[in-house]
Amino acid sequence: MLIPEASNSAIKVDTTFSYILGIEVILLMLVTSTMIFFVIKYNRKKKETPENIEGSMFLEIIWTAIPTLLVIGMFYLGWRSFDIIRFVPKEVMTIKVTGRQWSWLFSYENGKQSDTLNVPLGKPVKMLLTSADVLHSFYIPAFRIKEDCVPGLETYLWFTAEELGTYDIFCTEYCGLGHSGMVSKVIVMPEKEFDAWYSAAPAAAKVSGLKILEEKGCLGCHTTDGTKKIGPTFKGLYESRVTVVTNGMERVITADEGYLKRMILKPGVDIVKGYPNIMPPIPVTPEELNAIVEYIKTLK
Ligand SMILES: [Cu+2]
Repeated sequence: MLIPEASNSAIKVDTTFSYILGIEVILLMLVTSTMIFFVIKYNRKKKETPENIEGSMFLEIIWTAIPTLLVIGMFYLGWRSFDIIRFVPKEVMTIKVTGRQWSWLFSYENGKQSDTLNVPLGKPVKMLLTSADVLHSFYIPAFRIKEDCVPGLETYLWFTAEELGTYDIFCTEYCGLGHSGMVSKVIVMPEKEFDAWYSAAPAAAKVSGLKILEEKGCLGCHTTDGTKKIGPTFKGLYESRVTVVTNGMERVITADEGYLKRMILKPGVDIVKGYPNIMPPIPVTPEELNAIVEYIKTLK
């Protein structure tokens, strides 16, 4: 397999997929080769006239029974792999997943939050999925699981990670300009390592600007290294001269502390020239706001 089978459901899903694909390939070859054979055999130049077959109990039974068995097989395998994905065991760790334009937020039972999904090896994990804005879809290819994130609704998924490693998380529902950048990672760790990570003091205890930018999903659109993304970079932003559009009028202002705070709380007021007006207001506490601004100040 090109993508590792790193969860309990992966092999079941792959078996179903291979079975259906295998039958399709065999049928395609049968139909195509029969067609080519007839085209040659009954070519008009050969003047051969085809004969009608009138009633054959044997053929009727064969072409009813074989497809029926194949389709029952598809149903059985499909139902078994669906069942394992939908039936959540009783003893699970629950992680809340929030999709938003354009990042993922993972909230754990003890209040810890992160922008990457950290899970222990061999333990069932249940994910409660929702969206803060538009439709997203949470997808871990290596685990063969995918579920929509719908605003105002809670959907779920569960899995047991069976291989250590780091795997991709994608959004598979087109959700706007930054959709392709809505990626994250799931990190599967040995249980002890996970416990250490899990019980380490939550990030909120020491307010770090960078951590907040990560958690609030800001880095989905902005960078700290000078690269342009959907929004302007934070590097060198503080005290620089910025051309903004305010009420349709262009003006040049200095990106001081007040400007930075305004941009986080009311992003639609002064839109940086050349960028789309798509940033939502970011809910932050006054401490978080200060921490972010202090951090941006350091990005010279
Ligand atoms: Cu999305």
